[in-house]
Amino acid sequence: MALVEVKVPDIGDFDEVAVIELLVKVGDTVKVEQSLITVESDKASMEIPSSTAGVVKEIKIALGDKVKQGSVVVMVEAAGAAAAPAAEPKAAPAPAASAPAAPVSVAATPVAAPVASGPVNVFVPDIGDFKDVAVIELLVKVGDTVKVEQSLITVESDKASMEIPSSTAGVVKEIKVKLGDTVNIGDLVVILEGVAAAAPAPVAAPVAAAPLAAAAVPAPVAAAVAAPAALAVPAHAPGGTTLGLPHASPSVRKFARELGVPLNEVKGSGLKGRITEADVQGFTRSVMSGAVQTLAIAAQAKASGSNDGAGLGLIPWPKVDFAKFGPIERKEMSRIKKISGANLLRNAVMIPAVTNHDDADITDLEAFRVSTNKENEKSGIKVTMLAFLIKACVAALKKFPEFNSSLDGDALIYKQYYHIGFAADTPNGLVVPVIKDADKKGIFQISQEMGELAKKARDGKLGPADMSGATFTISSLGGIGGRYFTPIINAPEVAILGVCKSQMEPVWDGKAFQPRLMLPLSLTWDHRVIDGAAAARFNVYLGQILGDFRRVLL
Ligand code: CAO
Repeated sequence: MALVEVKVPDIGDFDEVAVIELLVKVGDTVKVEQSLITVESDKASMEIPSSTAGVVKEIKIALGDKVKQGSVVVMVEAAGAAAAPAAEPKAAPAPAASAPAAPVSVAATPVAAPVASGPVNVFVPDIGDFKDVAVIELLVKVGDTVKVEQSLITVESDKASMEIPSSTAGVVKEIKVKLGDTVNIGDLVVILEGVAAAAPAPVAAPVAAAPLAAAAVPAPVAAAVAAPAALAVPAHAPGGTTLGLPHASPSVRKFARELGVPLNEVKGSGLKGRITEADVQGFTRSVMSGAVQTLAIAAQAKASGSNDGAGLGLIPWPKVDFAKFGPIERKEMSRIKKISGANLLRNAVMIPAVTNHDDADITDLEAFRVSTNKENEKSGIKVTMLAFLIKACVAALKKFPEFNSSLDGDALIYKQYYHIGFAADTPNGLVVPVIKDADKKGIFQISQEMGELAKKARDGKLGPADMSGATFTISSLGGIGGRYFTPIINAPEVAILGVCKSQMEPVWDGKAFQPRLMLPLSLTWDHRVIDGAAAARFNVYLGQILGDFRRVLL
């Protein structure tokens, strides 16, 4: 039996499109027209079907690859007579009734900026051989401002679904279709009223019908005048050959992917169980509130024990009637303590954290700090060691960028900004305000902002913006005491620096013990991202900077 290359057919002006889904695997038996992969441009997604029946022997592309016409998708061992591959993927414009998901490119008439000035009717454009298709989603409502190319409705045939875009920008005055209606080319969809009078009111006339490809080859052909290429493209064929892909439109699937929502776990509330954007949002809300777990989270919880710890394989938390042993008073924990407690527990349990301890010689820096404060007494800004630590950490983060990163699945996000959180002790509990863009600020500005944020924290007036976006955190107990401790990483950050009170210590200089002011540092790091050697280097470098602050300039 012959091995046949199945290639990306003529997909019109979809050039260099990304592979976003693999719908088959090696060993699968595929039929002619069965979808093999999904590709996506910035405008739409489409499925690439097989031109040959047989067994998939090799998959020649990977998720994320860019493909174009002629790229080999899979090698198929062709099955008997049905094996004959489509002679040439660039299909002849012969409508194929069996097309599973034949995308059509349509464009509205206007070439000039199409903005409605008076009432403008938007019609169903040429949607190829999609006849009497059902409206299954209304994507806009009266009063919405829509842009050119914005999808207005989703329609669905028994083979595929597609979104009908607007050919004109404007405000929706009237919607002329309702869920369940069947529509055809030329049917009125909405009436728009203009937001500006930039161009003569265009009529969304169907242009350049893109012929469907023979042998079920999707062939969206760009209309000659498709200035704003209004594309109506297939989603997936419900109940068709897409191997159980969730039943949702391309935009909903893209939305779900962006949020990391497993679409196959979302229950669709639309017609025929179709998943809508609202379903994805509702699912996300349920997961965030803890009402629902994704299968992945549930599996993780099962592997490591359940969320409340009861499944960790540990003996139950002791229940003691304390009153039996003496007088007691019960007080509810503060809101901040409850919230931070839940976060701390998750971070402590889920992050394989290790702490390196070290000391920095800050004798000269402390002398400089004291003299600086003396010189600037009148300014009212007091510089504490923490401001220097923030600046020193920024320098170390720049040298060791993985400390300024976050895990995103199997990838690392390297942040090119330096927002430093600092733990602040308040009467209601621990909060972490953030100094934004600390790399761009001087010691005085950092000190001043820290003072303001610490006051807001104590007064309970920090807003979410004050506490978000940190890339690294410092927890300083220097004003209180202690030697070393193991701070808990503030996820999704990957490291945190704990600082304790500096004290004079005898330090051997090779000839004699010298009295030096030593600052205890405790760096906790996520071992999934950082290695022990890198952590030791980070601490050594931090110590070098604090020992001679001029190094920050290097
Ligand atoms: N070594 C020795 N002295 C130190 C020091 C250090 N590492 N850090 C600060 N100090 C001194 C300051 O110089 C100041 O001395 P003076 O009063 O003589 O001027 C004094 O300690 C108090 O400093 P501070 O705490 O007011 O200022 P700060 O900038 O160091 O810290 C803030 C500000 C908001 C971080 C701090 O007040 C705070 O809340 N720390 C607690 C953080 C915390 O709870 N961490 C634990 C988190 S894990 O549960």
